[in-house]
Amino acid sequence: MSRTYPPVSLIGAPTDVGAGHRGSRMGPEALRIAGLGEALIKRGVDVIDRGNLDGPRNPWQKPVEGYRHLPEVVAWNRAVMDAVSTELDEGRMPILLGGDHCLGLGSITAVARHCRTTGKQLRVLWLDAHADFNTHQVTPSGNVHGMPVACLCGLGPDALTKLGGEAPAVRPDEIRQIGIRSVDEGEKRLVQEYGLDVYDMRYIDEIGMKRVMEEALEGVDDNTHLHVSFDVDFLDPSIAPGVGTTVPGGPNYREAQLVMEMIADTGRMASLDIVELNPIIDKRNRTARLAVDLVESLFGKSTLMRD
Ligand code: HAR
Ligand code: MN
Ligand code: MN
Ligand code: MN
Repeated sequence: MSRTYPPVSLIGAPTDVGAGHRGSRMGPEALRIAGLGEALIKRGVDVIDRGNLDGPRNPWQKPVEGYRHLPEVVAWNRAVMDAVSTELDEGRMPILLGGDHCLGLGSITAVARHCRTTGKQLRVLWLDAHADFNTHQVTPSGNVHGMPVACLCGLGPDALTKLGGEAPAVRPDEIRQIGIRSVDEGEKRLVQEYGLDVYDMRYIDEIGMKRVMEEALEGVDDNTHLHVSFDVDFLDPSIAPGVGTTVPGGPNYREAQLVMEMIADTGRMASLDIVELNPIIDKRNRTARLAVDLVESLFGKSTLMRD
């Protein structure tokens, strides 16, 4: 209960260059207006809002050789990687306010590099309806927000896979995917081939969220940097309608709370992405407010005192 958290830096990345719907570029403002910063301050966290990063506008073009907006995606991810690195170097916890999920690439590349230089064990929790493991050959859309996990594992164009230097930035065994319920045909084969640890909705239905989280967090120790990449479409669309790519059958409110509370209990979360929130599709900023509510749980808010 009395856990103290490292100082936090909010980094806005207002872009939807990686997505198939426009609007997630407004995610950072929606999260601020929903009171993200104030909620963390209320939890006793030292918060600095670094404002928004700059980058190219969304040209809204068709895919070229299987990628939409690749140069723009690269530019935004570089900016995110540099900003996240700066915060980690200063001993602060970066919270990336997306923006679409292609930005998870820049964020996690920075985190992985930080772990390699500090000797930390890396664990990435990828909370999402989607596996985001497409390549330009198998993508049904060309949207790069469907590709960041593949890029992190070294699968993709050099400009993305080698963003932080050597590829791969991350090993598949450092990643746990939770809430998955939409994987494209070609993507399925790659997920299998790379041996990703996927806790899909069927598995969650069968064994329950508590056991899923125990498994996903197994091996997290005092030397672990836990990165949470929270794609808001992870949540069931009935509670979180404000995303571009809803998929029915996601975690309900209680399950989502449990996920966040069990992460908080580890005390190891050291960086966070909040992505894919699309205020254009949302209803009265409801999904942003839910995201803030869940982030409060990530920072230890609970109903009762627990030990
Ligand atoms: N798998 C589909 C594609 O590649 C949809 C991906 C949607 N991705 C996100 N992020 N919303 O998880 O186009
Ligand atoms: Mn550190
Ligand atoms: Mn995603
Ligand atoms: Mn998704």
